[in-house]
Formats: sequence, structure tokens, C-alpha cells
Amino acid sequence: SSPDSDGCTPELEKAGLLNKTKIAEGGRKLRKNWSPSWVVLVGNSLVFFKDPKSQTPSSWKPGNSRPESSVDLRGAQLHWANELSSKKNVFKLRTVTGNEFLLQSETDSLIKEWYNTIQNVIDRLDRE
Ligand code: I3S
Repeated sequence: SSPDSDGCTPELEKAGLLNKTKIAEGGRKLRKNWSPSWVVLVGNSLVFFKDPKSQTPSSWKPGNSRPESSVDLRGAQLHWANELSSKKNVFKLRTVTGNEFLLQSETDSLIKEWYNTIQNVIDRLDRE
């Protein structure tokens, strides 16, 4: 059986390196500051790690690395947002608390996978 066959540890859905900038906090607009972020989708949360050195699937585990921030996906909204940046492959994630993030990758297939995976989690939470 898997190490988490009791289901008590949230499932790691996806992890990878994306470019990230926060553009609003509680509905208040912020100045863009793009930087690479190690992004981990686990359970109902999207977790951001600052340290691009810890780019392994195990880096999300408690104790291995300190998350920079974490986003609750319940009630969140996801939209493609290429009009919000000169970069390609940009989507916007808005939380119920009015925090807004842009996420971007140069790799088309990669950003589509992230978009679909995050949207699936949001949809699952909407049905609960
Ligand atoms: O939407 P903006 O304001 O054109 O975003 C650009 C700026 O944030 C820029 O920094 P300054 O605040 O120093 O102007 C960033 O370097 C750019 O990356 C931002 O635009 P893109 O199109 O890359 O999202």
C-alpha cells in the first residue's frame, strides 16, 4: 500500500517552477515583481517556495523547506490573462480574500497542465 493509504496526508498533485508575481492583496493593487517560484499543488492549496534550489517533489514536505506563502483554492477563480502582461502564457489566480497572482511559463504545454490541474481542484472544491 502507499505511504498515505490512510488518506491523512493531502495528496501532492503537482510541483514545478513557474514565474510568479502577486498583483493584489485583499483587493488592493500591488506593483508587479516577477520572480521564479517553486509551486506545489497539494490538497486544497497552492504553496509557493522562494528557494529555486529545492526543486524536487519532496521539497514541499514540512521541515524540508519553508514556504513563502500559501493560497487556499476554495472559491478561487482562474482566468487566462495574457492582456495583463507582455509575457506569454499568463494566467491569473484570484482567491476569495482578494489576493491575485499571475503565473507564467515559457512552455505552452506546462502552463496548460498547471491551468487544468488547478481548475480541476477548484471545481472539486466547488462541488463539496
Ligand atoms: O503591467 P506593468 O506595470 O507594465 O508590469 C511591468 C512592470 O512591473 C515592470 O517593472 P517596473 O515596475 O520596474 O516597471 C516589470 O519589470 C515587468 O516585468 C512588468 O511587465 P510584464 O509585462 O513583464 O508583466
